[in-house]
Amino acid sequence: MRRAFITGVNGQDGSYLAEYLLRKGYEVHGLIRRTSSFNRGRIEHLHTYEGDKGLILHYGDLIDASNLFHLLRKIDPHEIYHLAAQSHVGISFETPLSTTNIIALGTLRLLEAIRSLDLSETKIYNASTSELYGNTTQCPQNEDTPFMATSPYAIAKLYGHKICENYRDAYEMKIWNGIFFNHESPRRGENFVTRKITISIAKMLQKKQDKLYMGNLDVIRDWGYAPDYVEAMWQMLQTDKPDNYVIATGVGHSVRQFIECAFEYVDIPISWKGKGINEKGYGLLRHSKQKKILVEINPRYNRPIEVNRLIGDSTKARKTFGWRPKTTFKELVKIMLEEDIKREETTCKFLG
Ligand code: NAP
Ligand code: F7E
Repeated sequence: MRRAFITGVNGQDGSYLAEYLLRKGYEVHGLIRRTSSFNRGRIEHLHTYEGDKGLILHYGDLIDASNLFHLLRKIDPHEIYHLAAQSHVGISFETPLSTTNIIALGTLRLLEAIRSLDLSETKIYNASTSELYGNTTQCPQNEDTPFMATSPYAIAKLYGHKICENYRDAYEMKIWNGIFFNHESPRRGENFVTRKITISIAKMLQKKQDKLYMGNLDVIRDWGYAPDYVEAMWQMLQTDKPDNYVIATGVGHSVRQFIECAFEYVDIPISWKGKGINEKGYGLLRHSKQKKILVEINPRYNRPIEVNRLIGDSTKARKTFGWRPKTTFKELVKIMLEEDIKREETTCKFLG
């Protein structure tokens, strides 16, 4: 039986990847942090105890090198999927030191543990990111596009990306960097823009929220569906040569378009009035008699530096291991909204 070790297993991607690998018959081990309240909602259905079939959880932390060393010695995995990170770009401006410690040094600690244990046959996936491209003028971005990282998060990830390449070259370690563009799902963290929008709409329909407060509406992202993307992590590790791969849909949409598409799905067309921080989105909720302001700008959601447009070209992944996205932008919006609407309706029912 093949053994996999996932850091960040209770995050969005970790949970889908654990499901995917368990379906493939892997013995799956995951790293979780000790927290004062349990935050295993995304993996509760997979968890079991050592010896049973299912996900085996281990306490640990990327800031604890000896913990990583001892766990890897015990598990001796065939594949390591390194997904753990402080993954919010905006928050990285507020917590640059811990973000850098977790992402940059955390990746190095993991690589050092693997090297010290001489796990030379272990294949390693590193979660790199489209944020490395920053405000590049080249569009779409591929594996040869120069990096222009512009946030503490992106700069820490750039270190992670580069140290993985360095260990690959210097010690012939089998490391793949997946340069993933934004990917979303109903399990997306609630303060990322897509999920914030779908949750807010679901709450508005239940009269539990009046408005959606947003930052920059005109940035463009290439949004895909997370379960499609975790498949690419596994697929690249099955190729012969460690390398870097861009994973993206190739289609860009603005935050504004995401909002419009999501409201349209619940039959609420949005019309915009005003400019800059005074811009407002108007629409008619089912329980209202007249159009109301449903979207407003709050500058607190703006970042000190914004990345304006990221659109990826994943031709290399398609040609090398046949990966292509299965889910369209409209389908993604529908999947996320339906799940959040269902959740809000159920909560309301229980509240009476
Ligand atoms: P996520 O939902 O934020 O999950 C991050 C995971 O990392 C969580 O399990 C978190 O655990 C864990 N973690 C954070 N700090 C840790 C530490 N010090 N030690 C151990 N674990 C720690 O992120 P995601 O969306 O699944 O993304 C997975 C990875 O891909 C991340 O590295 C992210 O930066 C990268 N990425 C994501 C995207 C995207 O669009 N989703 C695109 C490109 C790259 P807690 O629950 O305890 O915080
Ligand atoms: O922002 C803008 C915001 O926080 C998307 C992470 O998974 O993908 C993710 O990073 C855009 C940004 O994701 C709000 O300024 C406007 O331009 O959903 P996000 P992100 O920053 O693109 C990359 C690839 C990763 O690697 C990261 O780990 O939307 N935006 N208004 C807003 N963003 C948020 N969060 N909230 C707003 O109100």
